[in-house]
Amino acid sequence: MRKMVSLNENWKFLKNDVMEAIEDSCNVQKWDDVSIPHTWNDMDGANGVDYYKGVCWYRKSFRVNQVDDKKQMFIEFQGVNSIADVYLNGKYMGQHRGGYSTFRFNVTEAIRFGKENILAVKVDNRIVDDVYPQYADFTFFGGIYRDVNLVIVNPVHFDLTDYGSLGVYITQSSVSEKSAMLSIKARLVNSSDVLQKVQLWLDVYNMQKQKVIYTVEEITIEPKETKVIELPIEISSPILWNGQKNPYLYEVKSSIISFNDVIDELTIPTGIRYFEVSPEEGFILNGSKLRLNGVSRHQDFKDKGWAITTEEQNTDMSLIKEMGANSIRLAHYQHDQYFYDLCDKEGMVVWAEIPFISKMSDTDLDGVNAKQQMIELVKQNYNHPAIIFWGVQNEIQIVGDSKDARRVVKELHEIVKKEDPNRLTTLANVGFVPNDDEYNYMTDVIGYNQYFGWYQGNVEDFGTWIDKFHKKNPHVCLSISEYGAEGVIEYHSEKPRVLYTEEYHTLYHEIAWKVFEKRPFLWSTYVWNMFDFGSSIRDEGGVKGRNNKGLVTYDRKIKKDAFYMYKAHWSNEKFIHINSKRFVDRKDREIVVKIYSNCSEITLYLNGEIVKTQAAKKIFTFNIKLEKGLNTIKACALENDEVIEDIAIFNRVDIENKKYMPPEGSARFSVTNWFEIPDLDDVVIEEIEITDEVYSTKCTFEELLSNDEAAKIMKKYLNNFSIDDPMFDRYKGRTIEMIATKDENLFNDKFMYTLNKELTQIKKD
Ligand code: GCB
Repeated sequence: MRKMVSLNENWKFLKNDVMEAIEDSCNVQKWDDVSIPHTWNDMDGANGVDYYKGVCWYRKSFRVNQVDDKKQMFIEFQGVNSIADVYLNGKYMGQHRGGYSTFRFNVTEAIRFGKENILAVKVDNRIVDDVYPQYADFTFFGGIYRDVNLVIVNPVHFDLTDYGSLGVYITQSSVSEKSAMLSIKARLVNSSDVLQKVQLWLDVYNMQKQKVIYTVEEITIEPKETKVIELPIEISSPILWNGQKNPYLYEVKSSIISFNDVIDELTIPTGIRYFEVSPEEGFILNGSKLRLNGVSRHQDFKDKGWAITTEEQNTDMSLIKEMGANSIRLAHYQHDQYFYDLCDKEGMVVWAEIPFISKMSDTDLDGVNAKQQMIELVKQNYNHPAIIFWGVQNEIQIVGDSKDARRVVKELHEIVKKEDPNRLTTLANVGFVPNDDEYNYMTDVIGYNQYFGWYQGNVEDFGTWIDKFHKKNPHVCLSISEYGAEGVIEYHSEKPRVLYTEEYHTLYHEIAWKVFEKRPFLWSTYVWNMFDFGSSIRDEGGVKGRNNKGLVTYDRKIKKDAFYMYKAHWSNEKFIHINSKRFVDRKDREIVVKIYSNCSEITLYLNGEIVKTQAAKKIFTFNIKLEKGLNTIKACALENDEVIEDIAIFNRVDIENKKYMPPEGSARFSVTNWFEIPDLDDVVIEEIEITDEVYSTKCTFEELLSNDEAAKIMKKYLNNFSIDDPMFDRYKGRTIEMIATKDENLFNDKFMYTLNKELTQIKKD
């Protein structure tokens, strides 16, 4: 049988590049003691622009018993960001490029049996031109942040070198309630010098651990051969993996047997299901429509970065479950196997993806690394029933259009179809990709990241945009792959507008959800994001180094009000939540108390007096008049003889508490705040000719800001946004016309005319 020995403990770590690290004689006394999972950016990764990017070394010694000297030895890394060079006993084992996938090296030749072995790993988290991601709105935490194992196998074993996969692939076809065909492909390796005769047993167990069916095959493998065997198994009347309704998992046990010995064995959970997506009906699981109410997740945690354990992953899953989401977009890279396992068990429908995001490499125009990460993602996660969608790109258009990126996206789709013809490919376009762009026809289904009401326009614009798109593309299966707004729970407002307040964050989601709810043809919608996350390029509303669009805070301790808006719509667990509890000091006497709840009737009490009983759906509002000083607001419901309640305390004050106001100019990444619009009352609009030879509002920010004269004009109107901004890359590909909104009189005709009048005076070189 194979042995998995954890190598997580007792590492030495140095935040520096020293080549002697590979030598036995290297003195590591002054190095730090660490254990895996580890990152060197746990403290600096989400606090501001600067975090350590560079080369660091890890070293560990371990012993292997003499008895294992006929075995094959592999060192397995489940995630090292982003480039790892591995040495064992001074010998170079190889390099892995890409921070999210499992990789292994066969170290048999380098192992010293019965003696001390020195494993040295050089890890580099600098951005290099041919490893993805190149640029993104999240921190690239450096380190060996997922488990490391020594895998000891017999000379005949399931292949450990096929892109880090398990070496066993379970494909399902012709699935129905009556029967399902499983085709199990196993890669068997004979690393010995002699011919080997073995049996391959495939046993399928149900959830009660009873064997349902099996098959067996005699196999002869030549010396040094890798043999691919594919065996069919039919399961009659399968119990289907049916999302959260019934995440039923079978287990496929694959065993290589020789006489009386099991020489290798893998047990893989398998859910049997069929699905389709239709442009009109959306997602259909096992023949029934299933609305995918989704959230996105990044893998970092406050003060831990990506070096999280199963405990943090369980926390994430339980919060997602509590809210009632049934689908997760695991953005923007391959996540830990453990989390995909959780999704299988919890019946979450998953969109998995690679970090082919924001920016294509300038030198590797074939996307070699993107393709490698794609194949790793598919092969390593092939057997997870939860995964239905493979994402091939996210906003790769954001820094500007690129023919090469277009070609690579098409090729990625082809690669996935070849590796896994049974799932669907998808992508996430940046919001400004035109409705008739070929990006919309490259994959099986698509998504758009749309931020109406945050970066541009009004949240109500979602409806108009979705309907236009759907009309133009009646055959395209559309999802909203991202939508969201920043929510900083320090800030509050009675009359929310596009700012960081918790009330705007909440209102945004309320309106967006109303729009989506009425459009069942959307195959999914994914809130951006379930959790706040580290993003070194950001400085938002007084919070440096973070993206605050989460429904739950970075430390997972506080559920923002918007969390409960979704819970009211998606969950059956009865609750009442009074909003704006953190907005304690109130100047207004008459206020509206907003409550999210899935109870059918709610009674509100103010200072012990009943205000009203209301029956409503999910969102309840009560007008109340506050007394001076402290007021207690209690909301109650009776559901199945159980009293459910929530209490808020508001303090009526005479002078407005300024601490609730976001700092001046802090909402600069909401487009409405980029521009300072002068008084244009006297402007009279005349006709101007806009050609391709001159600058205009049709140009991108990059074009405008990299021409001196155009930049001068832009600077007159641009507030706080320049080419040196760490966020510049995210916006440089947009034209003013793309972001123009008539909201709050911004970008009105007079302003666009004024800009064009000045810009068209400048000829392009
Ligand atoms: C996006 C990106 C995501 C960002 C998000 C944002 O479209 O895909 O990585 O974090 O927008 O918050 O702006």
